[in-house]
Amino acid sequence: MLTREEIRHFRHCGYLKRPDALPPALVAELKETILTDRAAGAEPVVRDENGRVVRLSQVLDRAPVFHQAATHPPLLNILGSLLGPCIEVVKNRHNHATLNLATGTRDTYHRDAVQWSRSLLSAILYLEDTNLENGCTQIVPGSHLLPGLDLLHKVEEEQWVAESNLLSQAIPVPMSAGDILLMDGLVFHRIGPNYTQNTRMSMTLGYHSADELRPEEDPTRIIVSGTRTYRGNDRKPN
Ligand SMILES: O=C(O)CCC(=O)C(=O)O
Repeated sequence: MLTREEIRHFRHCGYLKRPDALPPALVAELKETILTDRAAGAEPVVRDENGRVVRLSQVLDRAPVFHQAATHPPLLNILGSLLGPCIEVVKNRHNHATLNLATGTRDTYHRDAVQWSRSLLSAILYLEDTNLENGCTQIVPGSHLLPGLDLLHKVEEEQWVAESNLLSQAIPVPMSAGDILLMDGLVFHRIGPNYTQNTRMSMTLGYHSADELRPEEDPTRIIVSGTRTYRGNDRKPN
């Protein structure tokens, strides 16, 4: 469970670091599975300009260890402090494992949702130590409180963002293998560039509180804690 101060920090700054959230054995199994799928070129994958696999997509449809990580009880406890008891993991945002090789293409500052009223909580599970050399995550604290945008990526293309000098307020977030970074989906962030010859492996997942106003089952979401309870005003009285 998170402390009241950690919850406030997350809500106020838009992120929270949680050390030692994943046990070494789970981290090792995830890394081994990612490297096996990369070697096999198991689709769907994202490749860089040289054809190298830099990301495995749709990990929740791959080996059970990815689902095991997404539902790791200490992670669900942490999420419960922020999202309440009924939680869904989404399959159509994130749901990927990243190798972050040194490439010519840099990640841009982006958001993971366009508007706050249906944002999501992004969880980055680090499988290797990350630092400024190998491209730790960079975030602009507090930027989740700024207005919504009509774009996800290249947030600087929005004039007010470009004129705000905000992106130069970004801070690097070094983390260790097994740590988890929780982010409000609206916080500006990016993967840092990797200047080494090694991987910087991580897995990113998106979570929501179960949507009380959605009557139907949604195949793009998996309930990972509690139940999905419809609470719309149009429910028939008992
Ligand atoms: O891995 C990171 O540092 C950032 C991840 C991210 O932005 C993403 O997966 O969308």
